[in-house]
Order: sequence, then C-alpha cells, then structure tokens
Amino acid sequence: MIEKRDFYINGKWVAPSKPNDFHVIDPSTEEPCAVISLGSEADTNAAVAAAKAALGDWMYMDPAERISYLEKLASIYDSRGEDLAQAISAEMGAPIDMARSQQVGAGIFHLKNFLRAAKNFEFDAPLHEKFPEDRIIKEAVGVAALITPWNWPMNQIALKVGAAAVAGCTMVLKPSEQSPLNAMIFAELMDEAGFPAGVFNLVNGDGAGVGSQLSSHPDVDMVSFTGSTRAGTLISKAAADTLKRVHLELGGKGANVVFADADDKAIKRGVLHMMNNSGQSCNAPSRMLVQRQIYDKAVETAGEVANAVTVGSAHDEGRHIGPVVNEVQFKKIQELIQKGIDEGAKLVAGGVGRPDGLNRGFYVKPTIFADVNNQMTIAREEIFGPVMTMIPFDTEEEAIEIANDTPYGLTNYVQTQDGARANRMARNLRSGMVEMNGKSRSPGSPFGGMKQSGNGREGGTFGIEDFVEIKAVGGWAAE
Ligand code: TXE
Repeated sequence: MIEKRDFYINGKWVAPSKPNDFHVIDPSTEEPCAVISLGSEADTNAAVAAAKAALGDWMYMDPAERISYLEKLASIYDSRGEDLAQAISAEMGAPIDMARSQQVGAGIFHLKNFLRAAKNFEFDAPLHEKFPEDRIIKEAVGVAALITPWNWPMNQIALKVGAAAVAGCTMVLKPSEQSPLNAMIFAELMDEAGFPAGVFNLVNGDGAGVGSQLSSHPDVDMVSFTGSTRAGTLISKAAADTLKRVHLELGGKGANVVFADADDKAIKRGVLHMMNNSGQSCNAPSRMLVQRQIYDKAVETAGEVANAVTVGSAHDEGRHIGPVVNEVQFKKIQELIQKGIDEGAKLVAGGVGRPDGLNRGFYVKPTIFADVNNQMTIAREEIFGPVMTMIPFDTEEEAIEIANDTPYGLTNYVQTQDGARANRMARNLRSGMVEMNGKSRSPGSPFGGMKQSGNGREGGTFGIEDFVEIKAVGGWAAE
C-alpha cells in the first residue's frame, strides 16, 4: 500500500504536525490503496504563511518570467502521465484507458491553454489609447486557496493552479481527500519545475478541517472551489467574515434538448456522454428532453445504448465505465434510483443493485428512466452517477421552460438541424454554457455556471481574470 503522509510546504515535503491517518479506498475493490494524513490547523497555517511570504516576489515578478515556470511544468507533465493515470484510476475509479486520455489529458490541455492565453494577457495597459494617463494594472489577488474535488481531479487542479500561477497568486491546494494521490504527484512536478519555495503548497485534509480553515483564514485572499453546492454554501459562509473573493464551480442538472429534426446520432451521443466517467461530471446531460414525435423511438434507442455500456474494474484496459467513487456516493445513487421507481418513472435500463458478476466495488448499472416529470426527485437532484432521465415535450417554449426549471445553470445541450432555433435556444437557456449538436467548445472557452451552479469562469483568459485584481491608475506619467 502506498504511504504518502507528508505535505508540500515552502518547497519541501514535511511531516504533518500530528498524526491523523486516512485510508484512500480503491472503489474497484473496496480495499485501501493508500494512506495519507489529514492536516491540522497548524499545517494549514504553515502552508498559508509560506504562501504569504512568497507572494511579494512572485506577484511583482515580470509575468514573462513567471510564465516560464509554467512552461517548464507543461514540458515535464507527460513524464509522469502514467503515474498520474494509475493514481486516478486507483483512487477514484476512472478506467485506466480513460484516465490516461481524458483525465490526465485534461491537465496538459488546460496548462497549454493558459500558456497561450498568458502570451496575450494584458497585465498592464492604458485604459484607452485616447487616455494614456489612465492605466489599468491587473495584479494578483494574493494568496489563493484551491479546493478541488475527486471527479475530474487533474482537470480541476490544472485549471486552478495554471490560472493562479499566471496571475501571480501564491497558493495552497487542498485536493479532495478521496483523490489525493494524483495531486501529490502534481506537487512533485511543481517541485521539479522549480517554482520558488512557497508559491505552491499542498496540504491534504477534509472539508470540515483544512477546507474550512482555509476558507475562513484571514491571510487567504481568495478561495477557488469546485465541488458540491452544499460545500460551496459552507465555504461562502466561512469566507464571509474576511470578505475574501470566493469562486465557485458547483453542481449541475443539464438539459439535453432533442428536437424531432435532430441528427440520427443525437440520442446515442447523449446517453454515452451521460455515462462517461460513470456520470460523475457536473456538466453531464442528465435530463434528456425529447420532442414528442420522436420520443418513443428515442426511449427505445436510449435503453439499447445504455444496455450495451459495460461496467468493470478501473484497472482493466478497454472501453467500459468504472465504479463510482465511494460508498457514500454508491448508496446515494442507489437511493435515488429507488426513488425514481417509487415516484413512478419508467425504468428502461439498469436499476437498483450492482451489475451481474460485480459483487464487490462501487459499481452502478447504467440506468435510464423514461416518462419522467421535471418535478420528480431524479429530475431535480444531481445524481452524479450513470443515470439519465427522459422527459417528453411538445414545443420549443415548453422545452425552454422545463430546461430552466432547476436551481442549477451550468451546461445545457441542444440537438436540432434548424440553425435559427438552435441559436434562439442558446440565448434562452439560463446556463453558463450551451453546446449544440455534439460540438464541444473550443480550447480556452470559459467554463462555469449561473444560478446555484456557481460563479466565475475557468480556463484560458477568463480563468486568469478570476485570479487578478484590477487596479485603475489616473495620472500615469509618460516614461
Ligand atoms: O463533494 P464535496 P462530495 C457534487 C455531486 C456529488 C456531491 C457530493 O453532486 O454527488 O457533490 O460529493 C471539500 N469547506 N459534486 O461530498 O464535499 C472536500 O474536502 C471547505 C459536484 O464528495 O463538495 C473536497 O475537497 N471544503 C462537483 C471538495 O470540497 C470542503 C464535484 C469536494 O467535496 C467543505 C464533486 C467545507 N465545508 C462533487 N466540505 C463538481 N462541481 O464537479 C467539503 N469540502
């Protein structure tokens, strides 16, 4: 079993101030795969103090020099790609092939986007060419606490660390206690890239401990958080007394609106997107809204596609979905599936219990519910498992109303070959992102939500903006 108890503080791996072992469980086997430590307040304070001490030199460094450290990181990232993939696979259950391509691939994808965005980022420029004496300086917010989840762990770490580094923030990363191993390998990469001591620090811990200590810490200037809406609320409250900036990327309950004229791959694409990462994505298209004329056929197709999705160990090569992350999530998903049945939705594929032959491990059957009403629990709560709901609709107006009738507003999807209608939908859907006809957004496109899905945007230029303060200077002298 891997033993990795130390934290990365001020450029060194240091032992926790007091022992507090935590076993990381492999969801494919339900056996522990590693032991780490959960930090104490003294560890949190040491990491924040290191970040605070390193801030001045880092934030006032020439941005080009700062960016060169990120370039170095990006150039060595792949040397640990296999280690990262194995760690992610073991700790959160992403099948190894998918962990290599999607989970680890997302990390380098974001780092490269930040490097591109950084080259054109205006850290210091006149307000307008007519007013050269009015200067806009974008400088680091300060010490940033980065609190990340387990579902796309390297994706989230790269999104936050890359943006903070370019902006000139120093940072304390607290990865999810469910998936700390990939974060510790990433810290080794940061060390190898030669970032100055204190710029990047890592303390493991749980939400109630290190997570809430960072959120309320007077020397932390901002928190960038990805996780549940529940924890986002607690972080906002904990941060309120120090009025720090709080950036939240929370849950979602995306609608995938399929019109009768959608292309013939739309249903299959929607189901497979939902099942990817075992449904553990905040932007999962979890409510498929289907126009009545094609509804019956769509339900039949969705059932067939879901039944053909295989489930297996994260350690097996090949294309299948893995287990969900842990027992708490497994039980929550089982209860929600049962609730769907109890509230009268029609089970088309999957259901309660583990798939045949998988008696140990947190495996969930790919599940499709049809004839769902948007008020049912399974249409309202973020299930975060391989479970999709299907809801019929008649008109465009009705589709918009159902899609927007949710506290969340992260990503919605539209499938139609009528361009004017697709654009109308994009304008009317209340979400931070809308994706149409299977086209994903381009590199550097901002990721984030409206309503209870959070605030702020991650990735590329927009992501860097979230980590800077805007300083307006009047009377700037010609030099
Ligand atoms: O998340 P938590 P959980 C949603 C999804 C899932 C549910 C529960 O619906 O079913 O959340 O997952 C830290 N102060 N998402 O319980 O608790 C925690 O230590 C500070 C959506 O695992 O939000 C971890 O680092 N930090 C999501 C991180 O928050 C706190 C991704 C995420 O854990 C804290 C994950 C506190 N009080 C789950 N409490 C997405 N947006 O993609 C917890 N944490």
